[in-house]
Amino acid sequence: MATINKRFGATDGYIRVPGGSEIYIFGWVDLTGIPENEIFSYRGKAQLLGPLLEAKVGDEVYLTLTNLGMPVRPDLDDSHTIHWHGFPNQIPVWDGVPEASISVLVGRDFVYYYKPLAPGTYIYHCHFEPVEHIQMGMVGPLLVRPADYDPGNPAYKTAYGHGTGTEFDREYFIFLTELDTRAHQQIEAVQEYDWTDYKPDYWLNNGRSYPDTVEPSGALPYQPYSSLIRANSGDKVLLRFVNLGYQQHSIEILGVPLHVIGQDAQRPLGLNGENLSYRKNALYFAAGQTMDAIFTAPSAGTYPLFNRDYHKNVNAGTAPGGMVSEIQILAGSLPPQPGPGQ
Ligand SMILES: [Cu+2]
Repeated sequence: MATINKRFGATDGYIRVPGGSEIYIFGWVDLTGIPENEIFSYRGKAQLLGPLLEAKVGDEVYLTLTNLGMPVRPDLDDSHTIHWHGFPNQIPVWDGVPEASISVLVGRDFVYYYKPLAPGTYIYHCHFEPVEHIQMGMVGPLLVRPADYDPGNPAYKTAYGHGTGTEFDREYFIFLTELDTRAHQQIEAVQEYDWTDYKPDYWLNNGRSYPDTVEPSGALPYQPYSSLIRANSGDKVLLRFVNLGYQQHSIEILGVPLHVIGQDAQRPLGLNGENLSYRKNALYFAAGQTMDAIFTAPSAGTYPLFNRDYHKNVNAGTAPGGMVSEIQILAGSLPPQPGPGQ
């Protein structure tokens, strides 16, 4: 068991959508290990998605949230919080729901404490004015490893623990959100937006729209995560799906069936503990859900990953775009994966 110390800043910034436009966002920036006198230089450098938070069952996680303020909207003195979505039995003071506890003012720090109880794929997001702050980009990926996780031992490199049939060779996040650029432009221009008018024109996979989705991880300065999936033929590939958009989504990999081994950080089990994992071609996700699915990499080639609602595979009306990504299967030349999504 380890002690994990992290520090995230909350601020604003800009991302890029295909075609060159810059879109105003709120979001997170990783301040872990940054000297105190350099914190200020991270204002306006929010990224989409937020930094990956990774822990093991039994670890003690101390996560400091620093509210850096919004340099583009200095009039907007909103507080922020961190809500670990799906954390079982979190006590209110660290649950991030501002009405039930506290929120972090501009210029202030607050330390959240977590001791993960259950492995699986989770999400964190700001819970302050969440309809606005989540759409504006205050979301991030979070994964909890089983207590016996051992990346060096194939029988213990699992999503849900030794003996659960969840062994994998490589793992990737597929984090689904949408972007209503009119809302972002209104908020940048100090205007009210009526959220009942919500109508996204970009659909994002790991904070990017195709073809940016298949660019390498470092290619876009404030959208650090590629969703290009690479594996050797025969590898077991774990996909950690998250839907933190406001719409329902359905994702399919053409010709590659998916083995669903977890939903909302729970294995699908019967009343008597029977393994109810199942195989399916197209997976459906409601808003706020996560799902873990494993596929066995087929023969070498490129396989498309796409949204079954074809109008979401576009960028502001132009196809192809949106949630599309690619699965590139190689014959066996790919070295072991250094970390999730890499
Ligand atoms: Cu916020």
